[in-house]
Amino acid sequence: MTPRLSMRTFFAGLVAISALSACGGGTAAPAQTIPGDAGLIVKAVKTIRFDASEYSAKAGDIKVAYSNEDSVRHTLVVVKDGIKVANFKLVAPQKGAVDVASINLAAGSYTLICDVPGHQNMKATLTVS
Ligand SMILES: [Cu+2]
Repeated sequence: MTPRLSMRTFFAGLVAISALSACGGGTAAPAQTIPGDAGLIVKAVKTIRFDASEYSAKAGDIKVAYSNEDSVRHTLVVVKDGIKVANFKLVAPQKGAVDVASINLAAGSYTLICDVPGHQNMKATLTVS
């Protein structure tokens, strides 16, 4: 390897690094997107709300995607008969965040909530059939 070639490689590396940091913005987590095979998509939207008051999904393993389009942190918890469904909680800490996980639900009526204090407004019905 000649010195000239290695200098050129070094410079190309610098350009790549500065291009990356230019769009990084600092604290943003790696970009996540809503998977195409999601069985339930819920969005947290402006003024501390879900994007709908009623959702539906197919019984069994449901891939749930939770997208935050609001400016504060939101969670998504599934409640059945007043009790939170164990081992499932999606967290979308900031605008643009998407959290995805699967949950197994039998047919029935559930409630979706955000359990961040002060977010009692965030309540919706999930009908699984
Ligand atoms: Cu919330």
